[in-house]
Amino acid sequence: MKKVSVVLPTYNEKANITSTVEKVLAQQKSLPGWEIQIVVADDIRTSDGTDKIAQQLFRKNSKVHFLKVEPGLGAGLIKGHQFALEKIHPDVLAQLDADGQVEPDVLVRLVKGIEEGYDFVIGSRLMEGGKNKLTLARRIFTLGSSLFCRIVMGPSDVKEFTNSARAFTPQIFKKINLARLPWREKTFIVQPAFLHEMIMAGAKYKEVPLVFKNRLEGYSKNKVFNYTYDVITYCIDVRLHKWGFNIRFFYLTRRAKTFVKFGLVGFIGTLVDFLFYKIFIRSFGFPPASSKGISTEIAIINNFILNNYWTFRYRKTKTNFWQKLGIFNLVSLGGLIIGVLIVKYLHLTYGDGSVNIFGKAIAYNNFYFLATIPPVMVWNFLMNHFITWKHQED
Ligand SMILES: Nc1nc2c(ncn2[C@@H]2O[C@H](COP(=O)(O)OP(=O)(O)O)[C@@H](O)[C@H]2O)c(=O)[nH]1
Ligand SMILES: [Mg+2]
Repeated sequence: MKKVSVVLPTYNEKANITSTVEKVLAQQKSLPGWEIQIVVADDIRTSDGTDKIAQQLFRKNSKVHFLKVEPGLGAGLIKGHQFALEKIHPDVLAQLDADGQVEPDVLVRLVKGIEEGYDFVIGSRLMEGGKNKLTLARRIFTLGSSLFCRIVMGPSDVKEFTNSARAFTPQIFKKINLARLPWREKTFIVQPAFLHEMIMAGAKYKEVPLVFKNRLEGYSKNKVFNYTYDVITYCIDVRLHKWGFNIRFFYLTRRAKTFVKFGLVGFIGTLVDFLFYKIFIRSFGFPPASSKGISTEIAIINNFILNNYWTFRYRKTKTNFWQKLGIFNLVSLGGLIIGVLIVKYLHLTYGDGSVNIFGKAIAYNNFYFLATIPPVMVWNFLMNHFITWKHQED
């Protein structure tokens, strides 16, 4: 009998784990000559008792194994496979979600793909016969991120990069560059990154159709904004390396995520400022200076709320909401003064000229405005990082 080990990563899946294990083991009847063994790789942060249930399954059934793993999907999958190699010695390594969203019959197609001589078989919602039954927003994410991966990272003939249903040979798994794969990062980026590393290791690959359903029980741990950010920066990282630029773009931008979010909020704030500036002039007949005063305060409040509940949400502060709003206003006032001083200095130095760009005269004052953005943003970020949302452990 040949053996296939199936890693099921879990993080708070008490309502799903038993039925998923049963359904996966039931695929045995469609895989004559194969024995299915399961590795439940449970996140140490699990708090709903999934581990107790998995341990009971392990005691009752010798085909079920159980291990606790460090936080993150990548750790669950990679540690799960390493455990399988050591304890089960399988002919094929496979992995599926534990939450029942993936129709388990894909396992049969995955294993048959390996039997046909492929090293790496990829479950795909985006090929003929595959289905993605998630919400519209999630379907757009699947399509968009896979398209981005195809174009920027490659390989361009793979249709789906962003789910976990896959099978591969132990030989090819041992060849991949684990040091380069960001499997310890707490993000789902391991899905496209692992696929790419398999290709880099020289895997002969193909896709097989997969049906992905909505979740019935439990909740998704997929943070779609973060995942999109990681997909974009990881693909750019790979592309830069292929072009010979050895910059650790993915890790750098991951560490700088708070700064990037802050910049995005600043950008939205500028649009809000401009929008209200126009509304007060056009609809209420306010003079421009008064309009600017009100629109800027609205933008400040807008930015404060976005930063408080998004950019710096993870920070524990000793100050309350209103104190932080007050400090934020003072910091913004500081930014305003810096901006005015920079424009004043540039105006005194360079005056009122203009430059010709593609036949259009662009006034110097536009550049004075642009020149204020980086220093004001750095000022605002540092002040808010070190004062407004200063992280305080109890
Ligand atoms: N060990 C481990 N498993 C995880 C982690 N995040 C998600 N999973 C599991 O990976 C599978 C897919 O995750 P899920 O939250 O359903 O993401 P979605 O299907 O993209 O919405 C599920 O079986 C989860 O329990 C994690 O951080 N650690
Ligand atoms: Mg899921």
